[in-house]
Amino acid sequence: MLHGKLAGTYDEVLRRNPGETEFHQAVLEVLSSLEPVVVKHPQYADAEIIRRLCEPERQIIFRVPWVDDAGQVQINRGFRVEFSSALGPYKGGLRFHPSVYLGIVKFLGFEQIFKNALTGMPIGGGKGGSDFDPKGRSDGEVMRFCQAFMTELYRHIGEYTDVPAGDTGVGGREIGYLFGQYKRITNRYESGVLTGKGLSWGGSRVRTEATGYGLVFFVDEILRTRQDSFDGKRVVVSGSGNVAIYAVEKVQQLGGTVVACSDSSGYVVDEAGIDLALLREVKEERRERIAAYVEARPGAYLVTDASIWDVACDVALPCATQNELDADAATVLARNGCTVVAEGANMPCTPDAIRVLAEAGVTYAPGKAANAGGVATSALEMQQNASRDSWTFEHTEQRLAAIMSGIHERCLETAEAYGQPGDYTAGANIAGFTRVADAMLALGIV
Ligand code: NDP
Ligand code: 2IT
Repeated sequence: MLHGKLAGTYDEVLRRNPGETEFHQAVLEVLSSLEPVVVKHPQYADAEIIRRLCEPERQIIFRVPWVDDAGQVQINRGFRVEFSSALGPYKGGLRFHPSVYLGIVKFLGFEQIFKNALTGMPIGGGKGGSDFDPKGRSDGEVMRFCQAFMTELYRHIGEYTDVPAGDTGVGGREIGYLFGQYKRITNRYESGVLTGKGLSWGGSRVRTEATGYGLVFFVDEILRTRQDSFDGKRVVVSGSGNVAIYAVEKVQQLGGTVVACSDSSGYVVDEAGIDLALLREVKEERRERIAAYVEARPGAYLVTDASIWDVACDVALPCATQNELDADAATVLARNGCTVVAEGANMPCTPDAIRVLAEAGVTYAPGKAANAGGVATSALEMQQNASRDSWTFEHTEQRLAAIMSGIHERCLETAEAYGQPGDYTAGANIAGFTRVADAMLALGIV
């Protein structure tokens, strides 16, 4: 429950952004942590910091016309929401998925402000995307779509202005086509304008792995606080995209066993442990449905009529999409002995699920802390581009591990300082918020 000015701010968000339910959810989640902050720092309220943060600095919506393989003209809608540039250029991914609309882009952009602040790096917050559905599209169609999308986006981005990257439906292939078109239109080899680039043309080692690896490093820090580790743990990972695949890899490297993963068509259970090489072949190379994994793997089976969270585990890592883990799923996870739920995806746990986990004593790590390794490594890519340097895998992975450990520490210290010891949500929201708020105070009313 929000009180006083925070409640008024939230009412204003509801009124000004009708129908954008995911955005409302993300705002409420952050505002719910800020009561002790506004009590301690009245200067934030005086400068209307929170109300300003709830209104994006700039929102761009554009038509994306392109021609499919059949010669048919297709029209999609493109978005870029530039939320906050108090700490650096707008930074955040692009999502291509049929569910994308302004409310999704705004929820993701809003989350990104605090996530990016929490990394301690000089990056603001933004997000973009399109309702384009890459599933079943040929490589040529994806390229023409990306070119059409960049033909409008290019005028709004730049290495000192706004730096997009990947998210759902946007990986190395798409970033390549987007960068190619940006370079063609501007006649500039401006490496720092996009992150997630290929290694031979300005990308950073470990960026592909970073979100999944970072998530597992974060959970490793949680386990360390209990003198525990991944060794021997049963782990369930939802999704089988970029974040999920590299979470699986790092869990396995640290001695855990991932017994299930999924896509939107169902989940697979593999008690022997997910065969990572096969999963990568099915998903990254062949771009097939998860059923193809089971066909090639004796002992594994596919489930299409139940929740992946029914699979008993010690650690649950939702890495697919928003609101994929509800109160019922949380209840089952807790009953089956799960002790940590950490978000690789953005906002995968519903507010009711988070409540259930808290009541059951399950540690919950919010995405803006646990999945920040992706954007943090994007910031490392920007550093390498700015200095025309290229770091080794080992060095970059060490930087990532240190960043995740720093975020973990910042969450716990902040939660403690504001009277909520052990509460990662409070720690992440307050630490992220205060860093942006202090910069905004210094920069004046802009
Ligand atoms: P990908 O497109 O690589 O993979 C997404 C995975 O999630 C696929 O397996 C997909 O299945 C599944 N999925 C997507 N939507 C749904 C849905 N509605 N229901 C069930 N399954 C679904 O995306 P990423 O791995 O990059 O992103 C996953 C999540 O992680 C997103 O929430 C994203 O915002 C977040 N994230 C990503 C970062 C990154 O660096 N890429 C950084 C931080 C967070 P299918 O193929 O069947 O659609
Ligand atoms: O949600 C996220 O943090 C991302 N999709 C990564 C953004 C980035 O700019 O690397």
